[in-house]
Amino acid sequence: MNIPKSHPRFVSLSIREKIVKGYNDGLVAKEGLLAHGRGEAFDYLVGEKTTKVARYAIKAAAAKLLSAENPVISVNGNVAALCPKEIVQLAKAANAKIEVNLFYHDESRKKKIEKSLKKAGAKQVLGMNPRSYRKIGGLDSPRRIIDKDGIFVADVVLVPLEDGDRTEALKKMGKDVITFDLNPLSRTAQMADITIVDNVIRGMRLLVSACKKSKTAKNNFNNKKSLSSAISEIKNNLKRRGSLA
Ligand code: PTJ
Repeated sequence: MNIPKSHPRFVSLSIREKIVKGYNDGLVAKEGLLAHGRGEAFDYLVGEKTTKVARYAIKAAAAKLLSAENPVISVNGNVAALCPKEIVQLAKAANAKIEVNLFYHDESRKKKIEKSLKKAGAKQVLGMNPRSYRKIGGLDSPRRIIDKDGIFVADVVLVPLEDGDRTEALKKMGKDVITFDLNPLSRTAQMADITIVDNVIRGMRLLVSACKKSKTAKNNFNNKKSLSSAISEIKNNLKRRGSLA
């Protein structure tokens, strides 16, 4: 649908159209539409803008990626539909590898995601060759399948819009985990080293810019404090709108 620019919710509805297009093009799982709806609800609560807390987390994430020896960006269907160009730009800026990793395993969807990433400029997309598959121990979901040249050997992994226990498993493997998650209460948000509580569509652009500025200085980031500030920002936002006494 062509959303009129004058519509008060133009931006949010346009992002929704991107996800629907991604679904129609075979990139997004049916369940990805539901996940997007949950994200929309939290985006509404954070005020549909990148907060100060998220900006601080983005700086920390850029520093972490730039100081990594072997950073990898894990791509699922939703992320591939929402920001393929930014994924490729981030991979270049941070010298990171790109790996497709799906929760709702589907070989044909994987190939379509690979194709769309290559169309966006990616030279190499990992996670595609069964001979390179390795397993994350103690994890039963299809996300346990990782590439021997990618996530398996990575020291820092960016896992945007993740669904739970893989972050914990990656931590057990000794990796640093960065995530984008609009829900500061999610298991992934709580388990990651750096959680960027922002819509990936806004935050990924800022992360690319931060990496291009090549700032590796540490900013004393503390994820627990950052998440509790994100929750306070949601509360303040609700107060400002008069929905909370
Ligand atoms: O493509 P696949 O098979 O790998 O599946 C991808 C999805 C996203 C369907 C899968 O990972 C999943 O089911 O995720 P969950 O458990 O719904 O978790 C997704 C998290 O991302 C939730 O906490 C949402 O609030 C959050 N989220 C959704 N959309 C966005 C978001 N966070 C940031 N930006 C968004 N646009």
